[in-house]
Amino acid sequence: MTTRPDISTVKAALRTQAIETPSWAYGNSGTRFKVFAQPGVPRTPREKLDDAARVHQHTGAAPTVALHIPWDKCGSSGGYTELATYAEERGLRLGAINSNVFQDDDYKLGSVCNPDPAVRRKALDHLLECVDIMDATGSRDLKLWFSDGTNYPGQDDIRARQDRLGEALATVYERLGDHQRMLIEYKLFEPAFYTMDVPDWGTAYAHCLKLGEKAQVVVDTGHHAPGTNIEFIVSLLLREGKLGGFDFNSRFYADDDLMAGAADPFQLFRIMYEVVRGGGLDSGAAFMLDQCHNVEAKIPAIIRSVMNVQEATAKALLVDAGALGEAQAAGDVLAANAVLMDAYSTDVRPLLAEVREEAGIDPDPMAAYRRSGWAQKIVDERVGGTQSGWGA
Ligand code: LRH
Ligand code: MN
Ligand code: MN
Repeated sequence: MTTRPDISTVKAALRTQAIETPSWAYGNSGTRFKVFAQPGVPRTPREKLDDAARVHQHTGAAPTVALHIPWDKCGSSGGYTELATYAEERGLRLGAINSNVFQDDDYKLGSVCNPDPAVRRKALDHLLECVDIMDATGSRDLKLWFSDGTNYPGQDDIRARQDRLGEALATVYERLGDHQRMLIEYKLFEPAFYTMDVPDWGTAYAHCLKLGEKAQVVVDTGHHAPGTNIEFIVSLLLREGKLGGFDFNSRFYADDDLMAGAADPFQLFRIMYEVVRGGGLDSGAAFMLDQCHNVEAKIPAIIRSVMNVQEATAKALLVDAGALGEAQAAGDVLAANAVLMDAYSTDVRPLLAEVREEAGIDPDPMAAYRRSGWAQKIVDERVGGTQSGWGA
């Protein structure tokens, strides 16, 4: 039985998929060895939004922008409201608020897991401030990533650190409004190398379960051990109603933060297939990018990343569910695999070009951006761009 979704259903799903771009991807970034400054990068949060508006204009698929505090700090809560208005005037909305409890000297031994209660309080206050900011920006999601961990066996008590983490999370959870969510992000290693306090989905999930339904897990695709089956994690979290969203990026080795879909487009397809299979396109899961463009031009790299996520999604939507189900039920391993590979091997670029044309935008976002003259305009007008915060 052939039950490929009809093309209009596929197109409708593609039209509604929104991919959030991160403010920090627009600024200069690098490795710990060197930040190569690029001319024309934004100097202020507003200029980051100007660039994000170009990405949305050319893709039609990137209507929200994640902020990172204090990288995008505005003086007062009024400042955030004004920034939200500035975004709206450009056809954008402000997205997830990312906390940052990893760049102060005080956090050498951790933030909310630090053995010193005064440091824990400082970190907690920052997380609560982030919820205040969400109130001002209208953001739904608070994204929490902790660099907390230890480098040496015995350095601190692993169990006590979990207790401290749980306590801080519970306080922040209580502060959330009815329509706000807490997304807990995990990472196997870096900057700590012996233990991370939230190293994996299981730890994040255990805390989320205790907290309640507004707490969800976020999967950063660069945060696993090599060879980890990320799509399995995605499938499981969706099944449990705990997939809050993604930080998409790709990697060859560790947390490389390269363009989503660049290193392993097949993995991105497998992830998106589980998203489609598990209802994740409609579950409220946030499709965010979290990446840095150290050597390539930033705006077109972000456009390319958005397109890569769209292409993986289109292929996943094209999987013939009926044929797959039949092959699986018959135990026909090769036929089942062939159904998936058939979808993966489809050239979906003409389909996406049609979706764009039907939405009144240029079918080729990369070419449209190149022609727009924006790249030269920002070089001419912006002098002394800022670093994203990474490598600062
Ligand atoms: C940590 C991380 C986390 C941070 C971002 C800048 O590696 O993925 O999401 O907030 O990078
Ligand atoms: Mn991340
Ligand atoms: Mn990361």
